[in-house]
Amino acid sequence: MSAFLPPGREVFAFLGLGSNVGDRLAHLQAAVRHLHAQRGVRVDAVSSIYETAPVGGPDQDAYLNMAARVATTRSPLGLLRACHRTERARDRVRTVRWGPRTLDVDILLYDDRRIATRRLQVPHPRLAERPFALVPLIEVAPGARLPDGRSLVRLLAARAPVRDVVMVGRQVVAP
Ligand code: A4P
Ligand code: MG
Repeated sequence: MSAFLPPGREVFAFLGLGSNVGDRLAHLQAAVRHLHAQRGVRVDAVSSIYETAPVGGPDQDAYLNMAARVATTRSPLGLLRACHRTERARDRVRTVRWGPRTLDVDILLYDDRRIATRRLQVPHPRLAERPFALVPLIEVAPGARLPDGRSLVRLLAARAPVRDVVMVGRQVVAP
């Protein structure tokens, strides 16, 4: 499968970024720059940064989470590859599932597509139940819906009151 869309096509995708090891803010800032520097990926909006309690996995430190809207000429798998390349650039080591990481870059939404393959599921399969992903995503995708028509804002409202997702006073600089 090609890493790029047919010539002339560009779509919006939404990425969720998380870090809970090392200098978390520096990892997120570097990730945004690294993503933007890759061919066919243009970061055009970034959310605020939130400190969030870890969900699942072993006992681990709090995360910083944010979301980014990207305009991309990459195919879904091409964009996944770009996300993995950015994770590797921040020395991401895969240990246990849902374990601590310097950087996680997930594709939350890609255009209005539903993708269900072994390597890639879009929308991200756990998005609807995760305030740590929904809250920043709604900042850069106001009014957005999942491909099945469910509104992101309504999904978040169903989780209210949201606990343990706290906006921090620092932000990354958009490229
Ligand atoms: N993969 C499939 N679909 C996608 C997608 N939409 N985006 C595959 C990115 N990757 C996708 O991911 C495992 C495999 O998922 C990849 O090889 C890719 O082909 P991974 O990044 O290696 O491992 P992971 O992130 O530990 O697994 P997973 O299942 O993606 O974890 P989640 O669901 O992303 O959860 N708590 C807080 N507060 N904040 C967080 O950011 N993150 C996680 C990870 C758990 N708890 C958290 C947070
Ligand atoms: Mg991941």
